[in-house]
Amino acid sequence: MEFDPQRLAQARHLLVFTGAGVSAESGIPTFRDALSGLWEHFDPARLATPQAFREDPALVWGWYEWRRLKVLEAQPNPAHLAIAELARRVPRLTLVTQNVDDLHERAGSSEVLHLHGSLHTPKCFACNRPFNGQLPVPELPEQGASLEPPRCSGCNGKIRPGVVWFGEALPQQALKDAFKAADECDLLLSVGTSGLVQPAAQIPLRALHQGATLVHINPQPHTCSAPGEYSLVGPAGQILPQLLRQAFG
Ligand code: BV8
Ligand code: ZN
Repeated sequence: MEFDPQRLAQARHLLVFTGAGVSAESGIPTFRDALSGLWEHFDPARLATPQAFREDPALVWGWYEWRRLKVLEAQPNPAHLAIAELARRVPRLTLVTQNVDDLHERAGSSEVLHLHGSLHTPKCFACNRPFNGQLPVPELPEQGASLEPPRCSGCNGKIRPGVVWFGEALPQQALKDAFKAADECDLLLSVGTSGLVQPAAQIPLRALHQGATLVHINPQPHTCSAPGEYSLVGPAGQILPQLLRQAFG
């Protein structure tokens, strides 16, 4: 059964849930393929941890600064722009992202719920104070390299990326708001996520189980297990603008 784009035009409360795939067409490597060059022999799940930062702060800080540089150099793609446009078309839209880039904001989306934090809010590893300095555009050789993290002006601790590492708790308020939206929405678009990481991966399932329609948008087909679940196969940068044209003309 095909998904009827009119469902989008009739949505009362739309939840858009995004993963790294929504930024892929902006040239931002997804989490799995973010490890090239210097880091290719590292497992991201091992590098994105407090332990890795404790063991080798310069290696971890260098990796995140390389990724932040990639984001600074990138532009929002048609998928980000279509999501920002959707907020102007439906009565209510909640945007929940697993991504740590600011491309949704730069595309014009507001009130973005970041379940895994952001590359743009560094903080102190020791006292948790936000870093009040200005991060320079990192001078990194292409493949990146180790880079000593700056120091906290309050306690001289090492500054860390403002992301949620494996083993760390998600921001409570963002998670609460995301679960509430999953319980209330009548349509959820899950865009560019492999759905591997918990507890974020619960969001689409929670919506489906309360009776919302769930649509996966991904070049990888998704085996749909329930009525009300659909899989649109292709890149988000093509599928989303096409959906908007079909739904709103
Ligand atoms: C927690 C920030 C407890 C950092 C990230 C065993 C079983 C189950 C769970 C666990 C387990 N062992 C440990 C856990 C828990 C663990 C977890 O889920 N591990 C997984 C790997 C099994 N979770 C945690 O640790 C979480 N915390 O549980 O804390 C706790 C509670 C209380 C108190 C203390 C502790 C924290 C998880 C957050 C980790 N941080 N990001 C950073 O970015 O560096 S997660 C990171 O990986 C990303 O944010 C993303 O969410 C996730 C997946 O990355 P990718 O695979 O790259 O992206 P994605 O999944 O989105 O896949 C890309 C998709 O896009 C693909 O499907 C591809 O086909 C598609 N695509 C490609 N191109 C396109 C496209 N789609 C559309 N268009 C395209 N053009
Ligand atoms: Zn500090």
